[in-house]
Amino acid sequence: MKFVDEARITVQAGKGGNGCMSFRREKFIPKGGPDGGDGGDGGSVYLLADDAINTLIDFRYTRHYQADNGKNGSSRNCTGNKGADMVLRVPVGTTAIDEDTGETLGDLTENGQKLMLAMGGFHGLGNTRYKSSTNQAPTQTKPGQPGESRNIKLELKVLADVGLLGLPNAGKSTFIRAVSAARPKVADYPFTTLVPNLGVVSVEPHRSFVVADIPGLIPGASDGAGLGTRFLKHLVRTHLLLHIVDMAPFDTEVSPADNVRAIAYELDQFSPGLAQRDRWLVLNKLDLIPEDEREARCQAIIDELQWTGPVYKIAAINREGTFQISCDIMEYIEQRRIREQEDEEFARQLREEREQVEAEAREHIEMLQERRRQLRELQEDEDDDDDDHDVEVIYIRE
Ligand SMILES: Nc1nc2c(ncn2[C@@H]2O[C@H](COP(=O)(O)OP(=O)(O)OP(=O)(O)O)[C@@H](O)[C@H]2O)c(=O)[nH]1
Ligand SMILES: [Mg+2]
Repeated sequence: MKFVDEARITVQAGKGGNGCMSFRREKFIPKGGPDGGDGGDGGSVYLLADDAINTLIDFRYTRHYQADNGKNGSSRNCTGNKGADMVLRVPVGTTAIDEDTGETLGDLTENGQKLMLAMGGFHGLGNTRYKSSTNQAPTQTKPGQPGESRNIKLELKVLADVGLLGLPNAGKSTFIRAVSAARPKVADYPFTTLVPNLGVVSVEPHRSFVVADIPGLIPGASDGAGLGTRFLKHLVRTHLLLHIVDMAPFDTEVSPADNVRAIAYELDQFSPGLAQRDRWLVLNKLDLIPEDEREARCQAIIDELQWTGPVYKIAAINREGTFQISCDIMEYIEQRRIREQEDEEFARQLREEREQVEAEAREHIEMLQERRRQLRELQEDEDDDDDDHDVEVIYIRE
């Protein structure tokens, strides 16, 4: 399944039906009077969040959506029918942005939430409406108003509580397989994961959280190296980041501590706010280190990084230590939720932080897009069209 996280569509609401001009003419009824009915309102276009949908892929194929027009009024004071609304079902976590003004029209964060994108035109008025004591035979009517039309950008940010960070091959997908029912591909080469995966971690009945596994980052990612940092935007709404570290990398020249610093640097380049978010260090692949060396090797990294936050030592491949970390995450998330509900100041801080990170993320992505456009113009590389494949690999020449 392709993971589509952005789509551009145009929406057109229906026009209101025209008012009717008509007079009652019947045999043996001398004074008929006006009887033109009103038109019906045009249909509106809505988004509806539906948690049974998880991509925006349908919007890549059909890009124009139009609600029905209202029917015109008719004689005998018949009001025209209202145009049917058009309701577009989108995944929970979709944001709608007006492309022309840049205004965010709304965020759909809950199943069943509805958002109007374009309002149907108001109905026209029939001549009956203009009847008065001085004008008993009005010929005036009012046409229906046009419906709104908008260019909309839909953005889907995967809604996860916890995000996984790390170099390619660190074991992120193995971790998500260990703690959830998600089955992303795992392989011993970098960039196995090309699209984000979500896993639901259920610690016990009714206590669960969502983890997002995103493609690995490499040094230079914030400048577009590897798969770039575009997938980091999926971590914008998480509460906690797990930094997965390969304790037994193929490349022994670079120390795991340097790797941690390199990722932290890329994160900071993408969004300083996101780099400030709570991050736990998860030292992985401990099974590959002789038992009597494990403690010392882990401590050396902690010391080198002067890490003061939580640290976990695991072997994701055989689930060593993964249940403990899941329980601790659950506890952390629940505590945070409670505090958010009870402490208004804390809730406000979280909201502000999230807005800041979202703005920084958007700015960074726009900057990269602009740079890419310039590069493309320079190289006149026409092969690099936006095809259906959502992953853009950017090669950096050294
Ligand atoms: N021995 C051992 N191998 C592991 C462990 N965790 C992951 N691996 C192996 O490391 C390799 C990479 O694992 P992945 O889970 O695909 O790594 P990833 O971080 O998702 O990598 P990308 O998707 O490329 O970013 C695979 O061959 C895994 O079997 C572990 O705890 N112990
Ligand atoms: Mg992976």
